[in-house]
Amino acid sequence: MAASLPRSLPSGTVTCGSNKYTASAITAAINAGVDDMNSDYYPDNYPHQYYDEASEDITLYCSGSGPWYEFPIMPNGKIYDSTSSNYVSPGTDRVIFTASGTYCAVVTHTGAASYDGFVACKGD
Ligand code: 2AM
Repeated sequence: MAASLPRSLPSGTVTCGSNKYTASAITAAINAGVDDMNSDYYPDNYPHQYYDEASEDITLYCSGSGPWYEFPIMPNGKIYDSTSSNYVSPGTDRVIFTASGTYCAVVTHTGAASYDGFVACKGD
């Protein structure tokens, strides 16, 4: 883990498995997650806290020791919103950010060593 604050958004496309995300898609997902937290709205328990796990070998270029939060980032410009009456799978990819919306990383379950693990997305 490394700390340098604040981390700027990626300048190019971020690739998670076969999904690609632009900086504006990342910003939209962070804003949706922060809005949900500010509204006390936690569809299917997202956002929730993201922990820096040594085994996941992800460099979090964020401030200090967190807390950091994860929220699904969805392909094709979709914004994640799951309710009991409208379940939406969170998919494989997550954006990580601080409560104030500072970007930390984009990570994915695709290609992780374990089913619940994460790896960093390329170019994040
Ligand atoms: P998820 O919350 O995005 O689905 C059970 O092991 C859950 O832990 C998984 O569903 C998984 O991701 C989540 N998980 C895996 N690594 C994590 C981490 N570093 N911090 C927080 N949750 C993590």
